[in-house]
Amino acid sequence: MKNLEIAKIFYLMAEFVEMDKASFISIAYNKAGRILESLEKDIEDIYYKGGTNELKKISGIGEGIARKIEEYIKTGKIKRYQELKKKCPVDLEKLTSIEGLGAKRIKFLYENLKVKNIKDLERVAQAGKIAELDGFGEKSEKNIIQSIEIAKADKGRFLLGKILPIVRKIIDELKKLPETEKISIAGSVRRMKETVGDVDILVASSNPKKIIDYFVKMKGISKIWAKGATKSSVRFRAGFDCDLRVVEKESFGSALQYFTGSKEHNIATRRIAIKNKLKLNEYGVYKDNKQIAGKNEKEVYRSIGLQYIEPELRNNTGEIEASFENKLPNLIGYNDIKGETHCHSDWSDASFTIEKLAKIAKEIGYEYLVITDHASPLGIVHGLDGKRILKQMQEIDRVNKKVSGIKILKGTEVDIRADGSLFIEDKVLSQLDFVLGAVHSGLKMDKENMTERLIKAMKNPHLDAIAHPFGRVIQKREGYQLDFPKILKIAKQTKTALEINAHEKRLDLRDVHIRQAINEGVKITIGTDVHNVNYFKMMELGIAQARRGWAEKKDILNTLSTNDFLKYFNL
Ligand code: DGT
Ligand code: CA
Ligand code: CA
Repeated sequence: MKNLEIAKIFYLMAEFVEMDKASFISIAYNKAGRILESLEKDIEDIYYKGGTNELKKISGIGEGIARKIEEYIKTGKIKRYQELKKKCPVDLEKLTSIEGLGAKRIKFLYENLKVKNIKDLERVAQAGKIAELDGFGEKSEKNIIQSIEIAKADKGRFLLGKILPIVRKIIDELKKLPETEKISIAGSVRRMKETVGDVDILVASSNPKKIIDYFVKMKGISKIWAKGATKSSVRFRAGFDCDLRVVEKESFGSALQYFTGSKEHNIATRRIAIKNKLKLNEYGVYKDNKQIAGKNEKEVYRSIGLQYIEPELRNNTGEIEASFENKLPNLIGYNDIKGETHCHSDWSDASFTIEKLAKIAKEIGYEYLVITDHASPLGIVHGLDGKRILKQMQEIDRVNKKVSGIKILKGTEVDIRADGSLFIEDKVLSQLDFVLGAVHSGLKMDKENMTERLIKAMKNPHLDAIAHPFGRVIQKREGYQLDFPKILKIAKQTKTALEINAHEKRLDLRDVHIRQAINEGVKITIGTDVHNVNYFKMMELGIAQARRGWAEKKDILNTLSTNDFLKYFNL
């Protein structure tokens, strides 16, 4: 399928166009990218069925975009893209991943310092040349250096959201072998860590040779690092490494416990075993050299005197002590969410109509869907003002009458201005079911001012929750500093919820923040920030994040039914 390939080119064209000025053309290119990305059918199939006319039947694709798609399918190139790239031949994809570098600044750096890629960027930043440029200064230079370091430190790690679907396919493939008696994901993927170093898979089989031989010949493998009798290590073309281990059925539970980690958790469990005069290793639990457990994981924990510990908690951050005292949390389950609380439509910067979104959410099985389009002065997100929000509310009423079996709630993702006031007037906000506030500009504020900014926003009685509270983007920016205990205190007082933004690149709040929030009795919503149909699936990542933060069902507001959810914010 070429869908993603072409989508990427449209996104890059949008950035190139923005180098000169933000315009409706860059908005159109971005939109085309999102449409292609979320298209379930193969764009080539659509094209070959009826040419550009067929392409234009896709909602949101017009003549100009259809021609470009045709050009790519026919020639493998888009001339306009090549022209744009020739004017400013930089590695735009990598450079835009650096915090603080948008299209305009990248062009400026290219023209003034010949920066074409990250290596050039690092060189000129270290030499202090960026600070001397107009409009940059020392602070920008420091930020750029920091951002390059973040990118480097995380180099070689992969987003969980990107890895999971691929790993599940590998598992399904291995499951087909009759010799596979049991199989499980292990390592950081099983613990649902935000980013993953390598993938670990564990198989139980009495015929390891068959499994290993099959594994190393699987589709998508680009390199075999090692192939032994019971283990193998390979590189997949997608870029990540994968370790496979085959054990006997009798040891599957203890091997799973060992290879799930984390290492810190393992060291602690082994110590407990020793205290109980037992030996715990990947083969089993032994008492005087006799195996007393090992076949399944629950039994392994029980045999050393512990309550079963969910993989997401295995970080040696108190889970062992809690397990001892039977005080482990009853974690929110992966099927507990009843509604999506963060969703954009074609009223702002996404591609689907409200009606289409309603149908998708209904199909997922949700009871409700909150439409939270941007309310913002930023042209690029095509933000709504108060007047358009009122109009959109009428459209939601219409859809609610038309589509049964799901309730569309009226919401907004309103910009929190630098002074903490909201971009939309109170008399409009007061008519909405759910007001999500977000910081989208002035991200470089210092800790004290940013904390005050959020506190002022939370004190607005109409604000219900704060979206992506720290503004972090994984592998790109750490997010701003907040006096979090203070934020929690006010959140509790004002009954403001904090969001876990479930987008694979955000996962903001982090696990430690979630734990602090629920300890203080602050409630949480999980939202995926829907911009196209693929986003809905990221709910799983948000739930995993909640679980890693020790959250129970009662802590997460969108596990409530429609009525209880509405009641919570309107009492
Ligand atoms: P990653 O791959 O960096 O995202 O993180 P993990 O946790 O998947 O680490 P990995 O792949 O190196 O090892 C998988 C598991 O194997 C790890 O979580 C715990 C276990 N393990 C690996 N090395 C050691 C070790 O030296 N001691 C102990 N106790 N366990 C280990
Ligand atoms: Ca691993
Ligand atoms: Ca590994």
